[in-house]
Amino acid sequence: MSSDKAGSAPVVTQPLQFHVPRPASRPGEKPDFSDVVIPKAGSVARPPVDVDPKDIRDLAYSIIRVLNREGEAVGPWAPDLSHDDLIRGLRHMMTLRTFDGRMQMAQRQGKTSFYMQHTGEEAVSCAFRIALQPGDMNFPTYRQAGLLIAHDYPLVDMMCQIYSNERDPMKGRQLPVMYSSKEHGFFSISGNLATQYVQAVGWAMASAIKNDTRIAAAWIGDGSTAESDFHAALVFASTYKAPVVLNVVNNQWAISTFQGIARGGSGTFAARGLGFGIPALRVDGNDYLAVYAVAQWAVERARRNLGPTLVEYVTYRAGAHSTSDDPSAYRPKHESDDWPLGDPLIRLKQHLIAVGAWSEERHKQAEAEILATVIAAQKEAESFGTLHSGGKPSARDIFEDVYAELPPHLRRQRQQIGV
Ligand SMILES: Cc1ncc(C[n+]2csc(CCOP(=O)(O)OP(=O)(O)O)c2C)c(N)n1
Repeated sequence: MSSDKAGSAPVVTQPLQFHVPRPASRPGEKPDFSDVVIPKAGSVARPPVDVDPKDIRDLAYSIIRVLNREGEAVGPWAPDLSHDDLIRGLRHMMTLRTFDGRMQMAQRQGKTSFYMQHTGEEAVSCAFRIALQPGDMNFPTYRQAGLLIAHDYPLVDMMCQIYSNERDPMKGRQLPVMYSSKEHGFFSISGNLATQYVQAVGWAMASAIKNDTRIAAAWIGDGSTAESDFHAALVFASTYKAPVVLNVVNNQWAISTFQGIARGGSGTFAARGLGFGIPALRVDGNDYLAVYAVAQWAVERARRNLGPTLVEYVTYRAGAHSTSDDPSAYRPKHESDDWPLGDPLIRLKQHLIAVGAWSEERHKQAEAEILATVIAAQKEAESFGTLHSGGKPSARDIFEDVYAELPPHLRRQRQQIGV
């Protein structure tokens, strides 16, 4: 290659090379998390909520942690939660994990077509929910059912949705796990990734326009931050100082794609907020206390009209992406055992034992009670039908709610199938 104007550009002889980021390890190799730098619990400062975002840029590159190795709650972020609150939180996480186990099995038994588990990520949605107030609205992904469980949404209704049976609140129109409950502050889940992120910002803008007091919480996975709606959401949130908490759940994987593909060389997902002037925090997503404390901080900022906060939850997707996925095809089989932030249930359990509010016996007893509750809910849900047996939503429901009123062409189609 040479240039027209002699001497204006160097002569390049090397061919270009396409760059594709690679995960640290693949199946058969040793898991390697050496690039995940874990600060000591309690070591990150807690700024006031009205801090100038440019003064806390370093929080986008660190990890806020409360629970240390000994199970003690340490440092300025240790939240003001009673032992009873924490026991309730532990029970929410245990319920979600037990629910996941039963529904995963139900899928393998052919009672439903599909399921997605939360294994390892239970603290994120369960603790966040506790920081919200009635009327606030979450715009979740498919991996935040803890928002429903920690808000006492009936397990039977969740299961009826998963079974698409005659009591399915979604009337069989949606893929399993795509719940919706306005009353529980849980916006309808869409299969199209990231769409909810920008909608959450719009909802928050509307709340401010109406001089309401309610705030929104947007949710997205690491992989989905590569979608354009993520970037549009940050522009609008930043420009209009929308009362929204922008959550990014970095569980390291987007199906078979490691998080470096979506992140590129930016450093962290939290750091994405900095270019928009949005304060950004990174938190240990497997630390129930830290998640709650950071959520509370971000929620207070939004509620006090100080604008959006971006929060990156550093966690690990310990299970398969879904019942249609086999992670051993793309990552080391036991990679989750090496995840340096451990298991959120075990860490909260150890904390409660360390402070004398819990014991192995009480834990076993709670496990048994929760399993009995989940099985009872499952029996009840199955009495309304499962995928291939029992009650089903009416075929008439296919035509309802496409529009507010049934238009003539849909009426004709309904008549054609004789319902
Ligand atoms: C617009 C769009 N593209 C692709 C998909 C297919 N898809 C479903 S989940 C998923 C991975 C998302 O990963 P991430 O955002 O990291 O969330 P996670 O599943 O890890 O919780 C993909 C690519 C989709 N549903 N929508």
